Amino acid sequence: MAGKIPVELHQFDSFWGLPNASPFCMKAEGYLRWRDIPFTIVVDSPRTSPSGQVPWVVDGEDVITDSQRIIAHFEAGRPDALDANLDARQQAAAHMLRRICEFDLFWQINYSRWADPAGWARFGPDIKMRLPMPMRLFGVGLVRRRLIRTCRALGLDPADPEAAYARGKAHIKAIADWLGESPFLLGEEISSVDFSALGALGNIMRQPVHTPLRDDANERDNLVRWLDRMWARTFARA
Ligand SMILES: N[C@@H](CCC(=O)N[C@@H](CS)C(=O)NCC(=O)O)C(=O)O
Repeated sequence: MAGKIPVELHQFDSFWGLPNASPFCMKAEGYLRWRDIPFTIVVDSPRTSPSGQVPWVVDGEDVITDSQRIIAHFEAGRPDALDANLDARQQAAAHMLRRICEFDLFWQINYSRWADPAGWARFGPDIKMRLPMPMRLFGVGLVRRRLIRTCRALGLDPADPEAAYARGKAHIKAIADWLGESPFLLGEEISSVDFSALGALGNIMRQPVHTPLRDDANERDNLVRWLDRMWARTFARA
């Protein structure tokens, strides 16, 4: 349970008008806001993280890495714990949806910013401006090469954005068709996978630069309504 000292959420600074350009940071922050858990943001980098990744949380003596473990930490012992009443089919759906959001869409986001030449032309200058000097000169190129290598290994070819985004659009369609007219991904009640989707779809649909994926998702009214609903419960709260 949350201690009396405000929780520290270590994550990237907000960027591009998004609460966070990392879907996992957006997921964790969205969850803490939804749960009304008092927290302070410590702008930090994967280099100082115990796991080598952002986000992580410090709650008194506890240091918790990984966005899903962060949610589990705060949900433990709550009578109204998220996901506690999911049946086996809902758990299976959550498992598959989380995988699409946190793997497939995560790599679509990386592709659209770092690998797609049109995306990089918009993202590159903005991210470089935000970084300190040695990182701006040398680090960005290294990170970009690493991310492009993984995109290629996943079949997301920088030379063929149309094919890469066709895969992303199929993921978006699957999520939208699954959601249908339900208020939340698993039905009437919000569940932790809604926060995974908030991180991924929030990053895709509310990023300032048009991409084929952003435009495709924003043309789906049920997804737009779902995102508005999630935003109202998280980042749009006073
Ligand atoms: N499973 C982790 C994934 C976190 C993650 O991949 N964070 C990225 C930023 S979006 C990161 O820190 N990457 C740095 C690296 O892996 O070197 C979670 O849910 O928190």
